[in-house]
Amino acid sequence: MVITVGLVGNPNVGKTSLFNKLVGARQYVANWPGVTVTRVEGATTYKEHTLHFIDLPGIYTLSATSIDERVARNFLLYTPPNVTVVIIDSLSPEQGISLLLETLELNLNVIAVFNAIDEAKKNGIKIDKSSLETHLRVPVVLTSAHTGEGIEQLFETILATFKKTNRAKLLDYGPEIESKVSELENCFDDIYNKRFLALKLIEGDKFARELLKKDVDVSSILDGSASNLAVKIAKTRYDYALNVLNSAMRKNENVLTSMEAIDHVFTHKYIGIPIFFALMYLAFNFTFKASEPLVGLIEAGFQKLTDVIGSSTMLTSLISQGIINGVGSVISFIPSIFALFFALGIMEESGYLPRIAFLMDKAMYSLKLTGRSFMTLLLGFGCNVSSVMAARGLSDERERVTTILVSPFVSCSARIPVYLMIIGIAFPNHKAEAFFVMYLLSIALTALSARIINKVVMKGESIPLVMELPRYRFPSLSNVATYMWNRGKHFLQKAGTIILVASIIVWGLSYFPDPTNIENSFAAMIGKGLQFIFAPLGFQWQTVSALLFGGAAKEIIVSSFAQFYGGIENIVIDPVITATLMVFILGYIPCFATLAAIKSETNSLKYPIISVVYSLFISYVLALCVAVVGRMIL
Ligand SMILES: Nc1nc2c(ncn2[C@@H]2O[C@H](COP(=O)(O)OP(=O)(O)OP(=O)(O)O)[C@@H](O)[C@H]2O)c(=O)[nH]1
Ligand SMILES: [Mg+2]
Repeated sequence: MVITVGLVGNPNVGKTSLFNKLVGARQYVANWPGVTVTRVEGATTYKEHTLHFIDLPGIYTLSATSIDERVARNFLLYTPPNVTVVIIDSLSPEQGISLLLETLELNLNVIAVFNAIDEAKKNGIKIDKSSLETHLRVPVVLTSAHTGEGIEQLFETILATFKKTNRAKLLDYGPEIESKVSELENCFDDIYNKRFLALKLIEGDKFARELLKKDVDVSSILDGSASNLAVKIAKTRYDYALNVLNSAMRKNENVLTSMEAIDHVFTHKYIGIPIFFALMYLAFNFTFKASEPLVGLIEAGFQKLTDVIGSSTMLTSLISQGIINGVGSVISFIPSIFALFFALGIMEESGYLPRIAFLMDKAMYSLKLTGRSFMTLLLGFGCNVSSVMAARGLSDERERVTTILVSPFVSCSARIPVYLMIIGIAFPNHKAEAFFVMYLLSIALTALSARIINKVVMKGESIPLVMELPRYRFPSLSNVATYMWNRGKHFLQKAGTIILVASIIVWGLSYFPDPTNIENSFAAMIGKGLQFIFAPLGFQWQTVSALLFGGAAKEIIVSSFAQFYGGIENIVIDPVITATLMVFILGYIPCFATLAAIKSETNSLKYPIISVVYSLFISYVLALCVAVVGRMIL
């Protein structure tokens, strides 16, 4: 027997954490609202039943506006699961209960889960489960996705609820609203949940209006009083939630955490941003210090292997140069990438990073973006495809497209090995500093691009930020490890696929037609043929060819360099050209995967084309500035 179970709830209440616990998945979890933007499915067996869980984006109400919210609403409306688990935050349950009351209007088989019960206990909050069940008239389970408390019971309750057929009694909104609801119910086809849609219509929802029968006019029923009634509906739900909580929950009002004092400093108007920069710098320092020994070891290992195999024949050259040197050059940076994501994972899980979104909101506002965009863009540090996808969470279409278009300027992790390689060559004693500067430049270029795009492509007004700040949480090691793994594994997958294939192609292009001299190779011919375009930047053919091949995926730049010079340690480039190259790489064309994501998310070819043309243009101009100024100084 297959039972479908939908996990719904407000943002950041732990839906994905519970999903991971229930089905043993490793979906991305983070301490800020809006992490999940698509539905994610997973199955498990419990007592001979197959339980098919669906994790959904967070919603505050079923009146969805942004794309991700619509995913959750449409799922419940059009493909209702056998059991709907509404997950509520035990520390601030008001809004969660309001949502629960709405889902009950959809006639769903509902279970109320009060999650993060571990934190509630620590804060002295007492929850009376049976009192909640009496008031809410649905089964209640208290869980902790961190400790695993209540998970077994949730499984049991799902089985028990699935078998039940009687639905909970719905809220009564008073005679005025109820009479309008009965009138409006006739305006919808029988296939829909009419009461739910009638209420939504009064609440002013566009989608309910779209589902009206053809040619019905509801304006006489929804006269001028509709907005008053909408407030009344929300208030009825909220008051009911408060009443329930008054009788079923005891809060310890005196708990004042020391985190509040620290938070005051972290989010301070003037010192907040310098503290953020200092922490980022520390994170980069940690990245290098923690990973250096392992990076050295891996490099030495690969070096030994290439020496042993040699490259006297075509086959040995393919293995030692094409595969080991080409792919190995990228793999050797993996410890640094993992270390960086470990540090960023702690910042994100603790709830610190979303606060930076707030600090940045003012600056973002002048770019006609919001702090929510900042959080979306932050995902781009892992992979630009993630931030392009996560832009679904932005309800304003103009802001969404702008965020998609500027996403490629966020320095994704594929660029990390490239920077590490170049920094290692040019600034071996100031790695963390150089890395820090690259990240600052990346942020500046993203901001500049947002400004330009808003002026030229997407005109419009900005909308204010509405984002709930998550509470500070002590990052669990397993969550940080999952975070690190989820972001870093991308590399391992790419190393075995696209980078391997590209390295072999690059090897072929550098081996033929004259294996004795790379200067006569096809790679050299291509590079030299295009060199005139990059002459003002001072790039040699090796750089030109590497940039060309790296268009598919940035790591290929490293692999190409390693092959053209017979190992990264043999590369010599002058400092001005190094700096020029780094700035050029910062912005030049999004990789294929990102372009494909831009196309699918905007549903048009126009935006990927704009993205390619604009990024080539801006990075060329900026690199040229660096080249000119650099030559003047040195
Ligand atoms: N202490 C504690 N923390 C939890 C628990 N459940 C989730 N968290 C933390 O809460 C944060 C949000 O968890 P997610 O699972 O991403 O929440 P979500 O509801 O899926 O969030 P969105 O996808 O943004 O709507 C993370 O930092 C989790 O580690 C819990 O039971 N106890
Ligand atoms: Mg989630």
